[in-house]
Amino acid sequence: MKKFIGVAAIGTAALLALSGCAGGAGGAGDGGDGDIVVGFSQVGAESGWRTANTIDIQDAFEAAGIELKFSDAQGKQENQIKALRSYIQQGVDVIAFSPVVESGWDTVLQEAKDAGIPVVLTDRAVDSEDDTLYESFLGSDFIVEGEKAGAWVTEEFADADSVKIVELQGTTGAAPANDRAEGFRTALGDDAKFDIIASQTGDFTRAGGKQVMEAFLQSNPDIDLVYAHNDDMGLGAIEAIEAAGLTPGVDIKIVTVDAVKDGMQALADGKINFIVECSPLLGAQLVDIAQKVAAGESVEKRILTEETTFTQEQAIEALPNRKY
Ligand code: GYE
Repeated sequence: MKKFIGVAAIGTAALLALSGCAGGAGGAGDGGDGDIVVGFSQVGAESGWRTANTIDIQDAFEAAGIELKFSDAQGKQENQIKALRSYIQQGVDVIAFSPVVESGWDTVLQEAKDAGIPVVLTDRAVDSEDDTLYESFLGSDFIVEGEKAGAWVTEEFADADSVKIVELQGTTGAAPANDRAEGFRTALGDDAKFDIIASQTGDFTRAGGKQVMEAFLQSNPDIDLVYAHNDDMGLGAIEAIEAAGLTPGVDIKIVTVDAVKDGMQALADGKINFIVECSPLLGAQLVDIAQKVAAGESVEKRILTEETTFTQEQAIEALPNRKY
């Protein structure tokens, strides 16, 4: 972090001395020694994870003294494409974005490439065949997250004869929804006792999770387990389960992904049984990558976030120090 502050100070001094200076290899906003401009397009504000991610990224760029242009796509791909085109037009030095869904990015990514603006994917992947359309992808391995959730289920229900599972999926077409579904199934394997009796999107929101869970409860009287692709949908499911007169975490077990504070509190309270962590704290790494690609340095194509899992006991221990 010290290094970034140093660079930022030089950048500010250069900016004062040469105000109005534009041009340079990195794009119109590049004055040379680090005074770069980064355009970031965020998915939206659908979950606690997303809010923590936005704050962390904004704080990290501010601490580094790098100008961050920020736009919120409100969950719509068309808004993200508009934002990316606007960043291209403004000639920012680096574009970073968290793609709401995986497909449909090739055209706009090609436009950025043609304009000589490096693109960094944060948090979520695109399914483009041509990986020269972006410099790097920073984020979690969502397949591994799904596998961790599934592995816990196989242990937790080791002695059960049959396990009826309902799944609250993330946003349709989003990388974490696709991959968390896939990893979970891989971990359950072909053991016929695990039966995913219903699976539907709750769009990564608390309201969505609650609504879908209400419908699941109405048509399925004997659900054993909820697998929610994020904490928020799990928290919505808790409300639906309680409203149906059942005890979440006991009558129906719940496993989620994220480990945001509200999720961890529900885990500590015994309403959720297990959480697979997905860290939203990508800001410092994104600053580092942006500085490097703006300077024409090469970066790793895939940069993974380090993550763990939490049981109820571990949540009680971790909660006092949980920042988000
Ligand atoms: O798990 C969910 C959010 O893309 C990893 O998006 C992210 C997911 C996260 O809405 O809570």
